[in-house]
Order: sequence, then structure tokens, then C-alpha cells
Amino acid sequence: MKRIFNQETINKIGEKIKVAGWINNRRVHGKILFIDLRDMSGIIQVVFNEKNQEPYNAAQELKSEWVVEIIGTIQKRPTGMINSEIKTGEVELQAEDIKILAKSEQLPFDIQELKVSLPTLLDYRPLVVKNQKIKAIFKIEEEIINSFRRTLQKLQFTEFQAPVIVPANAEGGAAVFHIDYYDYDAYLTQSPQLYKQIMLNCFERVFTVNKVFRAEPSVTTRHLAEYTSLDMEMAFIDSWEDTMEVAETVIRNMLSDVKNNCSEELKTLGVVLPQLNDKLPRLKMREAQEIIFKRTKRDNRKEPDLEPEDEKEICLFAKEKYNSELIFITHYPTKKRPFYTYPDPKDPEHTLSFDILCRGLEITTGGQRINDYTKLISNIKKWGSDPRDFEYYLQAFKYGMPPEGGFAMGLERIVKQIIGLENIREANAFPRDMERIDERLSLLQPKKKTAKTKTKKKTKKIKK
Ligand code: AMO
Repeated sequence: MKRIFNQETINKIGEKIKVAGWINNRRVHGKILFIDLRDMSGIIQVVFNEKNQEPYNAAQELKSEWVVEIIGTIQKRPTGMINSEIKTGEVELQAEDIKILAKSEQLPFDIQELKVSLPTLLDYRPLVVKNQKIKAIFKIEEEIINSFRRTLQKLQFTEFQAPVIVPANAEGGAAVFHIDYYDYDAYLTQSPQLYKQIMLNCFERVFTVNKVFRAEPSVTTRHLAEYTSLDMEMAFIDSWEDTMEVAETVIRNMLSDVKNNCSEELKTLGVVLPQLNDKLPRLKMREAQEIIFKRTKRDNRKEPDLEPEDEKEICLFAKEKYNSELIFITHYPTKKRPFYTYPDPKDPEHTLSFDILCRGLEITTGGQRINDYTKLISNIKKWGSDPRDFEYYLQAFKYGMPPEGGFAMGLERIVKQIIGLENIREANAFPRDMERIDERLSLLQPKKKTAKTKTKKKTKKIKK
């Protein structure tokens, strides 16, 4: 008999069927034993009656998280026994045969309540992924990626694959992971920035969903060492504001897709999605700093960037004044942005760039890029780099690059903010940070030098 999913049992009243899943819990009521069987589609109540001796006896030893296959007949539940909390709440399965597919050891804690600290939650990720709230987070995350793809595809963008191993760091700063690449130095990419710009000469409008790496020097609730960057870049823009319009459309669609396609997950998590008005409010960074100063008397007006507490304050302002939990902050100072950022011709100390903040945290960065070859070269020099190190990338501009711009959204930050998670690590199934690569680094053995030596020898052998 072919297995069906729990949810499909609703339409099988009176039929003999087979289901399979994990034991969510088990209850004994006199001569009847109930289990809630969980599969990917949800839960079904299974009834073991003493009258049916063999399965009843087998069910006695069942424990949480054992994996079983059950054959039985679907019947309507008596009125009064209907459970409106679950999709299969009007039916139950009368067990006739049970097969144990796998056993589970005693659980270290209640994985349904999941009242554990974040380190424990992450240390036990392989077990904790069984929890329905955890599952809901990653289902919403999937929907956000799908929505990003759908929106951009509709706008005639093409997806491309960017490399992870790169020769230079695009975003500046020291937050980069160095790797031994055969006998050379290379880095793990911080961003597909340079490659998405190059690919404009191929497709004109591109996007990419990539793992990127930032060697963040501290542990915060908003930084990961490895995160997913949702990047887009578009050519032939009339103005940098074209990129803001696409960013706004992408985010609006993400929120409505999550609302429409993840209603169960939102209910499971008890989430209220961020409020939006007709148009995302826009403020220049300097205007935002003035507002923050007026509201809090905290004077960060000379700072080149918004501090985390400033981001929170300006979001509160946007919610109060514009009824919007998202806001564009524009015109960041030129010296704080990477070399490719387009300076505002009317005010070259500031750039035609933007961030989107959501509920107090930056979730997106973007803007117009310098597409003029000679200007780009002189900017690379101004930023203290050698244009020869960027020769490969510069070809894209040497041989004709249209006016262009783009943005990148941090996937885990979006999930964190829209779900209201306290820590970004909760929005990444397998987060990497200064302290962890699945296991806590403090629990791992220090690097073995011999392994590295072996790799080098192997490399040389291949070269011969
Ligand atoms: P930026 O460096 O601002 O811009 O990164 C873009 C977005 O990525 C997210 N983000 C992070 N998320 C988790 N952990 C981190 N350590 C982390 N760092 C950044 C944020 C941020 O808004 N090339 C430019 C984008 C562009 O202009 O197209 C860039 O990477 O949500």
C-alpha cells in the first residue's frame, strides 16, 4: 500500500490507508491509546483500541520521536472530540497494523515547548528542527527567497551564479576570510557586487542568491559570518531612484507573499507582519540625524553612519509619523561607502545610495554605481587600492557600461525583523559566527598543522 500524507486523510473517511511519521506525543485513556503522528503535512490522531490486540500491544512501547508506519481505517471523530486546532481535526485513524521504522533515544528536553537558551537551541539544531515553530521560520525564509526570484523574474531580470572564491574584497574593510588557494592568496566573497555589475553587460538586469562571508570581529545579534545575500543590479537607469522603486516592490511583494502563502506559519509563530503605508518614507541620513537629535537629545549628527540605536529611533519616528515600519535612509557619506558608489553631483560628499531599515535594523543597501571607467579608476586610487588589482573587473567599464545601480538584501535580517526574532542566528538553520561552525569553536580541537602541509604537498604533485 502506498503511503499518503496525514493531511490527505481528511477525504478518506471509511478507507483503509497507510501513513508514516514521527510520534509527536502519546496519551493513554483506559483501554484506548492515542498518538499524534506528525509528518510534513501536519498531525493526525491515531487510535489504538485494546480490542485490536496486536497493534495495541505494539503501541505500548512507543515513545516521542519514534518513526512509525501505520495502516488503519479513517473514521469521523465523534462530535465533541473534534479538534479545530489541527487540519485533520475532524477525523482519526483506527490503527490496524504498526511498523516501527526507527527508534529515538530519550530526548534531552521538551522539543515542543523548546524552553532552552539560544546556545542550546543551536547546539541541538539537528533535533530542534523537528519543532513546528522552527520549521515555520525556515518556511517563511524559503518564501522570501521565492518571492524575491518571482518579482525580479517578472521584471525581466535574469538569475546568474556568482563565485564564492574571489581575489579581492569588494566591500572594503578587514572583514574578510582569507583562504589558501593552491599556492595563492584568495578570499571568501563578501558580496557578489563586482560580478553582478559585470553580468549587466550580458543580461542588462540580473539577480543572484548567494552565500556571502563577513569575518565580523564581534558577536552581535545582527551579524553572521556567513549569510545569504539577495542581490540585484540593473542597467540603463534614469536615476538611482529606479533601484529604490524596485527595492520597494520586492519588499512589498515579499510581505504580501508571506502573508498569503505562509498564513499557517504566521499563526504558529504568532507574527504580525510589518505595517506599510502607500509609499515607503524617505529621509536623507543627515535629516534623520537631526530628527534623532531632536527626539532624544543624543547628538550623533557628526557621525558618518547611523548607530544601531539611531536606526531604532528613526524607525520609531517613521512608525509614528508615517505609519510605516520600513523607511529609506539615503545620501550616506561618500567616505563611508565602497569605491563603486556614485557621489551625488550636487553634493559630492554624499552618495546616491540608500539603506532600508525595518523595525530598527538595516535590511538592504543599494544605490547608483560609478559607470565611467576613468572615474572608477580614480576612485579606486582614492580608496587606497591599486587599479591593477581590479583590472579584470574594470574591463566591464572599459568597454562600455550603461548607467546602473542595484541593491542587496540580507535574507536572515529580513526574516529576523519580520518575524520579530531576537537574534539573527535564529533565522539561519546553521549559523556561523566567531564562536560556532555547528559546534562551538571552544569545544573543537585546535587546527592541525599537518593537514595543511599535506594539502600543499598534494597541490605540488598535481602541478608536476
Ligand atoms: P552591505 O555590506 O550593506 O552592502 O550588505 C547588504 C545587506 O546585507 C546584510 N548584511 C548582513 N547580514 C547578516 N550578517 C552580516 N554580517 C551582514 N552584513 C550585511 C544587511 C545589508 O543591508 N554590495 C552592497 C550592496 C549593494 O550596494 O548592492 C553590500 O553588500 O541586510
